[in-house]
Amino acid sequence: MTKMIAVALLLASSLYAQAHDYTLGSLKINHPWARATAPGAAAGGGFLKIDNSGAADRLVSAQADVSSVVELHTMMMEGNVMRMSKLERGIDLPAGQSVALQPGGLHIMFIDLKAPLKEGDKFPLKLKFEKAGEITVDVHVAALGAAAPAANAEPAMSHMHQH
Ligand SMILES: [Cu+2]
Repeated sequence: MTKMIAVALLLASSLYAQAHDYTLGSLKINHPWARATAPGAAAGGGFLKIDNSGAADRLVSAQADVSSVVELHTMMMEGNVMRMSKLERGIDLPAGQSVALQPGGLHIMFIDLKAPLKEGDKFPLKLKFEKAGEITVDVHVAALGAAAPAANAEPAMSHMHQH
């Protein structure tokens, strides 16, 4: 009987393994994930969403062992070309707002990967905020073509679009 319950709990927790979040002061960091990379790919992207329920803060830097360099990037259209650029000052987190790092926009760039990022793997990522301080989160690696985190499948998230 106890065994049955243990199995049920395991199943339940694996269902929730896709969506994970962290709290640091007035910041909530939702579902850090990265896209799996093809063998030989030099770089990979990391994504997450930050809800700031307090005063303005800033994501200053990110650090991980999976690559030699970790940078904060944005993507912008320049004519017909999408270009990435490094955000030297980091990413602003306005008071009371949510900021999403997602494919096609703001992202964390893992440059000069030591090994391909493999679907199903996890790795630690240290985030440094100007006011809130530091936190280490687990980044879940999703499939190569993943467009959005599984967390998007939660009905509760569907009304949280940014305008
Ligand atoms: Cu980039």
